[in-house]
Parts: sequence; C-alpha cells; structure tokens
Amino acid sequence: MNKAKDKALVVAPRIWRSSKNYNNSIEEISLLITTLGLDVAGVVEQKINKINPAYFIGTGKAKQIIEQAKILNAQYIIFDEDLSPVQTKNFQQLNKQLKILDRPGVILEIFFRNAKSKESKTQVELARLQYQLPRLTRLWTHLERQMGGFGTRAGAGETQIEVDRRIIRKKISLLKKKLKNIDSERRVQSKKRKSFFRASFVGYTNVGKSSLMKSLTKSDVLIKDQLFATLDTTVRRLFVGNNNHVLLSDTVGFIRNLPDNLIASFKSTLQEVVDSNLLLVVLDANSKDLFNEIETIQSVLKEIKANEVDTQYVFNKVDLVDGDRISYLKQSFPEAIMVSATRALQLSSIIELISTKHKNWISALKNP
Ligand SMILES: Nc1nc2c(ncn2[C@@H]2O[C@H](COP(=O)(O)OP(=O)(O)OP(=O)(O)O)[C@@H](O)[C@H]2O)c(=O)[nH]1
Ligand SMILES: [Mg+2]
Repeated sequence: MNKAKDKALVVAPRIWRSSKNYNNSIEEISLLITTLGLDVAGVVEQKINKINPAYFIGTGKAKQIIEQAKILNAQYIIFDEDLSPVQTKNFQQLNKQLKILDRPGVILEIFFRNAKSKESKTQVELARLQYQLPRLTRLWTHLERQMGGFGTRAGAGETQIEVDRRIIRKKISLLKKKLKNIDSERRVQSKKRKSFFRASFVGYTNVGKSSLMKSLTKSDVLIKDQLFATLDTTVRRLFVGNNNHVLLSDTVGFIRNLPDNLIASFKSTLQEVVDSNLLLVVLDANSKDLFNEIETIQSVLKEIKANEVDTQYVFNKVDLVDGDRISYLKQSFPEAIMVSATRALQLSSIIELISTKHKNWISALKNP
C-alpha cells in the first residue's frame, strides 16, 4: 500500500534589492524537496525589506504561515534560505507539531541519503551533526531520531536535550578523528599522483559531469537524473595520444547555499580538485540560471582554495538547445567548448584541449 507523502509548505522570502533569481531558486528547492520524497503543498513568496532576526520574515507573517501549513495539512515548513538556529527555534515555539527546515538542511538530508562510501558517510554525518547541534533546543526526541526521519520539531525535555548534546559532541569529535585518518590516507594517494597531469570535472549538480567522465574514460561511474548522485571522487586514466595519459576526476556537484560545514567536511573529497592542473568547469547549455550557477561554482572553488587553478568552461547537453542559444553561448564565452556527453558530440575537443595543456605542462617541467 502506498503511504501518502508528507507535505511541505515552501517559504521563499524575496529580499528587497537582492539579485537572486527567485523563480529559479523556487524551482530548485521544489526539486530538492521532491528528491526527499515530500510533496510541495504550496509556495509562499513574501516580499521583505530586511531580514527579521526572530523569524527571517515578519512576526505576523510567520504566524500566518503556520496557519496556512495547518490548513494545507503540511507537516513541514521549508525556507528557501538559511535560517539561523534562533529563527528555527522560534518557529518551533509557534507550533510544536510542524517540522522546520531550511535550504541547507534539505541539502544535508539529500547528501545523507546518497552517501554510500565510508568516506562520504563520515563526512555527511559530521556536517549533519554540526548543523543539528545548535538547533537542538527542545528538538526532536531521542526516540524520534532512532526511528529515523528528519527536520526539527519541538519535543524532549531539557534533561534529554543535555544528554543528546553530550552524545552529539562526542560523536562529532570521533568523526573528526576518523576524517583526519581518511584525509591522511588521501594525501598519500594524492602524492603518488603528483607525477601526472591532473584534470577535474567540477560544476553544478546534474549537469553531466559523471556522464562526461564515463564517455571519455569508459569508467563505470554512477549517472542519474537526480541531484547529488555523485558524492565521492573518482579518478581515472585518460589517454591523450602517443601513449600518454593524464588523470581525470569526477566529483561531487555544487549548488546554491551548499552548507558551509558540508563544504568543510568534504574537503578531502574535494582535495583532488585543489591539486588539479586543470579544472573543466561543466555547465548546462540549457540552464536558465547560468550566471548564478557560475557564481556559485566560483564561490565554492574559492572556499576550497582552488580558485587559482587553470579553468576551462565546457557546455554540456548542447543536444537540448537550438542554434540561437549556441550562438549566444559562443558569443558570451568565446573560449568555451560545446559538447554532449550522451550524444558523444565534440568529445574529442575536450581530449584535444587536455592534450595541449598536458604538453605545455610537460615542457614547463622540462624547462622551468
Ligand atoms: N540531453 C542530455 N542529457 C545529458 C547529457 N549529459 C548528461 N545528461 C543527463 O543528465 C543527468 C545527470 O547526469 P550526471 O552525469 O549524473 O550529472 P552529474 O553532473 O554527474 O550530477 P551529480 O553527480 O548529481 O552532481 C542524467 O540524466 C544524464 O543522462 C547530455 O549531453 N545531453
Ligand atoms: Mg555525478
């Protein structure tokens, strides 16, 4: 028997003078929410002049939203923004039955579900606990957590919370130690790869990085029409002629409002990107929000200190766009490469580019 899906009311405040593309952001958060297995029951778009430290939106509107969620039979209120722990707690005070989530909370939950390897599981668990710790006041109960589920809801008494906090802190320090070991293992592996030219695919989630990896190296990486299919880094050899090969890597995708602690705990996964000689920034030729996506990619690269690495833009999924769009992209990004991973269009141009960069790298090594 199919259980009816839980419902979420989305709150998307429009902040005065913000350059954010709200329509795309709402589309994206809705996709993130359905990825979690929830139905979007409604979207509240509220214009605000400034952020209210208590509820993000105005106090009256906050109360109204709680009522609206009740009318819609929604179990969740999900903000398409970052809520502070205080804002989350205040909402919980307004209604103890509803679960309150923000955008980073939703992203964390999807990462949690998709993590398969020991490394990604450890990384996500750490980020998730760090996120939960400051939001733990009268949060969901111990029992509820054991039963699974996500989101935060008022629940246990203060004593239980103190016990929970202590357990979480202990777990955090254990996970940090575990990650340190994983990190040093990675460093050893990475050192071994130093004598090779290394190129990495980076970019927004679902743009086709793994598909390109698969088409170019015939490797068996996971490809899915889903956000955050890839959470681990895969490194494969790519032959570039004359029996030469370079190392090509595919890694976790980015998104707006990627939680800071998630980026921090994924540092070892993203180290391959930092250690690369070339970043192939994969973009979706068909994206409606290209410039914001580029901005997101650049800010994550900066955060992980990979912003000095040589970059090359690659527009994938050109099979989905018309000639006008291609001309526009060519005009806006004259240096970019246009390809299609699934139709195997122009993939040789990526190999040619890497081959040239590789040759330059070798000659620079020989004539420093
Ligand atoms: N039409 C079209 N679809 C593509 C192309 N390349 C990839 N896709 C599809 O886009 C979806 C995402 O592909 P992935 O390769 O998993 O994307 P990714 O960038 O690795 O995504 P994450 O690992 O989730 O960040 C899949 O459904 C692919 O089949 C392409 O050139 N054209
Ligand atoms: Mg992938």
